[in-house]
Amino acid sequence: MTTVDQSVSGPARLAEAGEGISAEELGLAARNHGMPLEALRYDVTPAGLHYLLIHYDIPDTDGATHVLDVDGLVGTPLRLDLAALRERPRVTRRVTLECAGNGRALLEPRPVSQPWLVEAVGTAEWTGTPLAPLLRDAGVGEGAVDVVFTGADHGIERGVEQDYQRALPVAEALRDEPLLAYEMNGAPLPPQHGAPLRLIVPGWYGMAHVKWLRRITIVDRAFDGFQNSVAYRLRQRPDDPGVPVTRIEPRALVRPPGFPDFMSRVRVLRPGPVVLDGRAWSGHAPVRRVEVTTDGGATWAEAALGPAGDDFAWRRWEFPWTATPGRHTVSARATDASGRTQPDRPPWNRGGFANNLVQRVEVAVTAAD
Ligand SMILES: Nc1nc2c(c(=O)[nH]1)N[C@H]1C(S)=C(S)[C@@H](COP(=O)(O)O)O[C@H]1N2
Ligand SMILES: [Mo]
Repeated sequence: MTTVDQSVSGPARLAEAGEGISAEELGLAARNHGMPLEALRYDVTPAGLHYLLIHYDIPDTDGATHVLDVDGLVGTPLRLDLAALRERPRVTRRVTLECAGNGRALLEPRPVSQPWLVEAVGTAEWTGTPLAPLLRDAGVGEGAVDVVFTGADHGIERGVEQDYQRALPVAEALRDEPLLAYEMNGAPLPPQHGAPLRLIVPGWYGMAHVKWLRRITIVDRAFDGFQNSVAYRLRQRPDDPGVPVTRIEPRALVRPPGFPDFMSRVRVLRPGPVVLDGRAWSGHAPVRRVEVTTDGGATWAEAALGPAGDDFAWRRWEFPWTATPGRHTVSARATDASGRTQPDRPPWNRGGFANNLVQRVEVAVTAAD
């Protein structure tokens, strides 16, 4: 790692009690948009509505000249252009991506970074070639520990100049699911989603899915790059080495019912029967149960689940409700087949990662006419 200015490296900051979102955070939020929650209606999120997270700039890449290098601890280093990647076996997987920082801005104290509420999620159909056979063709050397994925983007983070790089443990990289994707929802990858090539690691939080992928390097020790050893770790104190952020914790979201108030986003609803719905997902195991509350968590009831689809894509749920005049707080909570669920109090860590706090949707039901 190159350290540009030691004085600015170090732990991310926590906001003071009552400190508002800064202009810098607003700048990040304006670049990295979330998925409008009404888009929870789609099984597959249209590309323009999928959330975005780009640490630096969208790099200048060119699909006609782009190459992927596979090197490090391999029997035969490989260099493949897009035409060569397209000749390899082709798969399409429906995968829900969620940023590890989703929900961060709702935490107390609030970690200062991209200020997500709950909308840093989307589900796309990614087409490309499976990663594991490519690694096997290169020949994974004995003693391989991590597989490092390098993007074409470059920047500085907390004083450290770097290419965006993330490593996966070799056993995860050799699973069946990860793929090198060159299409999203049946069209070439858009620039903001990693054109012309990105990694997709079904079940893992967003940071693992390296965009603008240009190099894969197998190494014989735990990779110590910034995004693995400094950034994406769950820690309580700045000096805590922490544990790595990995798979997506279960979460359910409610598709906001009725219509919104422009500023407050409070939902306005007419009284009477209404079917609430939304989506639920987990990167550990398929979703088995969704519960809904319409009284701010005092009582919970079982929602009906839609058809089970791909293991790493969200699942629809619905819940019939009779809206009565007055204010209500509506929430949903997911439980997966591993027994993981959404806790009453969100797990807090200094980065605000993997906090699957329960969304609260404020609903104002009008008086009966
Ligand atoms: N090269 C590169 N890959 C990257 C990032 C990045 O900044 N550079 N951001 C990561 C993060 S933090 C997330 S959440 C996902 C977001 O993917 P999306 O923008 O396609 O939704 O991309 C990941 N891959
Ligand atoms: Mo992210």
